[in-house]
Amino acid sequence: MMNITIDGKATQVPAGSTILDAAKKLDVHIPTLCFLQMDEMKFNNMTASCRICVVEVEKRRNLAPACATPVMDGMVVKTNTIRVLNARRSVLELMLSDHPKDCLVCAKSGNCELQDLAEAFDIREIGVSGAMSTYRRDASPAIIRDMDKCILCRRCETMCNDVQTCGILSGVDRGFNAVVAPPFEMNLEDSACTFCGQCAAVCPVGALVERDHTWDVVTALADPEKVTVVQTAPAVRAALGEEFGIEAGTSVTGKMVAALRQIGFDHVFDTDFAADLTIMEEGSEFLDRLTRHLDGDTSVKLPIMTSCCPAWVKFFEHQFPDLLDVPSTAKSPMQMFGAVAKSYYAELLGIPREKMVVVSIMPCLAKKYECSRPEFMVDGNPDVDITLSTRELARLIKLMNIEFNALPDEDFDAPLGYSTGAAVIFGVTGGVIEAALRTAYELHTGEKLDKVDFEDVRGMDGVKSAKVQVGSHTLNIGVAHKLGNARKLLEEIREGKSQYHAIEIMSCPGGCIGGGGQPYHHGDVELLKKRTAAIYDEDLAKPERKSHENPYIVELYEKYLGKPLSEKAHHLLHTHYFK
Ligand code: HC1
Ligand code: SF4
Repeated sequence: MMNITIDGKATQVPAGSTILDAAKKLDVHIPTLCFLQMDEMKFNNMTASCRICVVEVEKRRNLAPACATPVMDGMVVKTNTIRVLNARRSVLELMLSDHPKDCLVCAKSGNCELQDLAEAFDIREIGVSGAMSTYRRDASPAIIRDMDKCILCRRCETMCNDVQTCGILSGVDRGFNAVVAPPFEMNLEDSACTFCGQCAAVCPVGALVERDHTWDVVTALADPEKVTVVQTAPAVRAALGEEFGIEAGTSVTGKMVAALRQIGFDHVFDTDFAADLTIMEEGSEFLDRLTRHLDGDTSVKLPIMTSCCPAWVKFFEHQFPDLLDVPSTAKSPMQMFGAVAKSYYAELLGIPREKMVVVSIMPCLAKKYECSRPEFMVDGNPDVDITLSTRELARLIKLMNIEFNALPDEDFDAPLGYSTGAAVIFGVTGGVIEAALRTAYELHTGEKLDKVDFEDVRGMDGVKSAKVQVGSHTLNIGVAHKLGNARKLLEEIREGKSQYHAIEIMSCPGGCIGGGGQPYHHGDVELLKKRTAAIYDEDLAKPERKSHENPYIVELYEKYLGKPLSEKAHHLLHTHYFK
């Protein structure tokens, strides 16, 4: 152990710890900007490029960056001397001298770490002036890149290259011309970007932000000719409250429903309904492939992989075009919902699909891109018209002058708002496969599953494995979150070494609860764990916890779809992939 004293407080830390680690242990606040720690996930951005965290170390001539300086035994550190404070202010002034001053209209205003530091360091004017960098703005369907605002912290590169292994963003050029860009400075949309949004989730400033669609929703709501239908993703309810100061890990489902009704949506439904539907289709597809495989059909592909995460779909389309027949053909719950809403439900209402506007509230930025894919349209009319992120929904609630915290709990509308506990756990890593197992077990064996909790597929490990007994078969189940882990499992499949029968993939840390459209997670794994707990609590509290027990799903099959994998189900609920 190493002894260290910071601002007069003494502690011991293990060898290899940084001054910042020791300061955290002592509750001494040292400001950071480029630093990003996802220790539990083994990914850290420790470029020490911003120098905001500099401290004075006794007997050393230069100030040291706390995030990247290892503790030496007997070290004495001061974090608040005039020399330290002046250095930090100078660093900030230099950054601000080459940063647009349009905070009033910046999408990150109020959530910007640079803005917070300028406020904390009492910067009221910028004493340095000079040239400003100007770059082309890059607007994709999901993410806006505005490199004029980039401070070169490199957090986005860590997420894109180390965590997601997508290799889209990297620093090019030197000095004043240095910029973080996709290959050949092409637009994100033309690159192999998955739109996972994890770069935007950790960007400290407004350089990478979601494409905002709030005003499209306001306009649709004001159109008396339109029937507005809203669906909410499983993970939104576990994080939306954070935008209103409610403690992290509090599920706000009832308040969210009440808010959506007050905003003026005609029908307040739940993506969870379609998650139950997904289990019926994907689970049946799995059982069909498994049975044929066991019967000796060598043309059948196993493992099957889940297909509900649009960034994951784009990842395998770009990176593994030779394996397009491995993932399930089931559409994502969001797209299944849109297809059912604009067929079955529009017919129940007696209106043409063009009269209906389907809005989805998602924790994800890739969903904005997914709903714009041409295969999810009928004669140019999309199944899902507009996707808002959790953050945009929070803004819309505030815009509509709704006092969220005082709202009573309300229930979703029937029929497309009813769901089981199996559906809500889609929002966390391992949840989709757990939901599938609950149904596949009962449908395959005809026996009741007494213990519905499959603990082995839960938790924050990047790759999880479980053996599950279903009748006389032992199924090998794999789960991965974050695309770097998905890549490993796909490479095993490509090499013919995969041990799995079924694999769940989610692109974001912790699953959708850590999505790029959620309140900013800043790589905080403890925060993700709280959101996860809220999801499992909601599962426990549901009257039904298996998708095939959802009475409105049963009714949908009886009245409209026939049975899982029927021709009509295939037409509405399944898709195909593109090289
Ligand atoms: Fe997800 Fe899904 S769980 S992809 O993570 O399968 O976004 O929450 O809505 O579609 O249901 C996201 C979440 C979401 C879909 C479902
Ligand atoms: Fe990389 Fe994801 Fe950002 Fe695209 S959205 S640049 S894949 S981190």
